Amino acid sequence: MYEKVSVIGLGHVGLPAAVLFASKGLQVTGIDIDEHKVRAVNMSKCYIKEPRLDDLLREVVSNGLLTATTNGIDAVKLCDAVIIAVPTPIRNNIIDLSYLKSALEVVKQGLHKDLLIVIESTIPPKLTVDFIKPFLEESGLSVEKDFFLAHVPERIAPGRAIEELLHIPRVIGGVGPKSTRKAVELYSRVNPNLLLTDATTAEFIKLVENSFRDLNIAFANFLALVAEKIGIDVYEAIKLANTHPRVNIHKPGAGVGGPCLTKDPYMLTKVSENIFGVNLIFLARKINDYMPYHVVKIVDKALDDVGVSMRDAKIAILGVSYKGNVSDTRNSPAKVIVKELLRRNVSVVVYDPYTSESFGAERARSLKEALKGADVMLIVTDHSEFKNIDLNTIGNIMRHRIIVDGRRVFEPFDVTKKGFKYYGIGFGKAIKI
Ligand code: SAJ
Repeated sequence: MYEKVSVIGLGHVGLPAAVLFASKGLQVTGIDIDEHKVRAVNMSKCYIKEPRLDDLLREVVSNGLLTATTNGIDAVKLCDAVIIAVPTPIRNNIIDLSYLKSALEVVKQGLHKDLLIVIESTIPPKLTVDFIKPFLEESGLSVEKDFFLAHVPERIAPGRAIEELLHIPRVIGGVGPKSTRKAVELYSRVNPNLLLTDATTAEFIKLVENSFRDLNIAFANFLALVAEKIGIDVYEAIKLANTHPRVNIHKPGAGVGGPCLTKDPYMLTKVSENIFGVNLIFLARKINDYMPYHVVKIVDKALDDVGVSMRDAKIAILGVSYKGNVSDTRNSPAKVIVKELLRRNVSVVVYDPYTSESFGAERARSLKEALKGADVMLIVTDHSEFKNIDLNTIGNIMRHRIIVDGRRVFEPFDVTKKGFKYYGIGFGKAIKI
């Protein structure tokens, strides 16, 4: 029975995992190279916004079940399982495995008999068997005999971490049957819903899931561009198509952001080939990366329709985080949109109730401040509270009543009834007001 667990990497994935294992009674040591994070955890300060996480963190630190340290080697020496949850970013199409390698170096130095090592970080297929296993065996200990190694990909979406750690089925892929069994023993402490496979399949599944989502969204965005051309509403079309029992098209929008969908599909390209001269994954990424630029084009057209030049316009951007109801701004489409608008010398004010990030634009502290004198209300993120904007009041403080809706927060005909001009991704219908 596992009692002492270390978690290397106290970020969006590692911190919720560490807290949850501790909340189930395991003695957890969080390891991070960032002293600020270590200090924060030890003082029960939660630096990641996740429902329930701060309460649970306070509870497990105060009852002594979670501590944090920068001294990873000693912690690994004393524990019976170690989970690695460090970032594996991609830069210029090259996977940066340096954080993972540093973490593995720590594990190798603390490696001892019967230790279970779990990789939660997203990694390219075969890395566990081809690199991690031989690297750890340089210690003189053998996997499946002296120690155990498994890949258990993280599957949590920011904003739902605790709930999903508890309830989403976990894929458990050991490098051998003993490793799989050991990892099952550990993860069954937090989640009864475990799916058993081998390490390479587990690595592959993780990339498949995020690539599927990215491809599906790219298809929706492609349909949006077609809909604009042929003068129909893509949201209406997708809604109706999805009534077919075997069709499930995702939502088109202002772009795909976040740390995962913008990166993981590229890892799949490392082991895939072009088919008929096309790489499906790259094509999908290109379409999704194009969407923020398309939003800027729509803004340009909307301003042109009322005879205002970009240079003289004030645009109020609502939403900076990469998706609705979270504060995370990593790879947010808003960054590209702000940059492109500023490059055109437009006056840009952003408002986001979840984050103070503004990507270099002026930041408003309230919706009213953002929209005062604005020519365009540009919705980039679908935070729930934007749905409740009182358009009658807001319309009176804007210079022009124009909405460019990048996430279909509003129903076009509802807002046009209130005297607004409506533009949106995939909205090809002309509305007269
Ligand atoms: N988006 C769309 N249309 C949609 C859905 C999302 O444009 O229909 C956009 C969002 O606005 C956002 C981006 O895609 O900018 C990504 O959002 P998301 O909710 O699809 O995904 P993440 O990055 O928050 O989390 C994903 C999840 N993967 C899947 O749903 C397959 C999560 O379960 C993973 O754990 C996470 O990636 C990860 O860490 O890999």
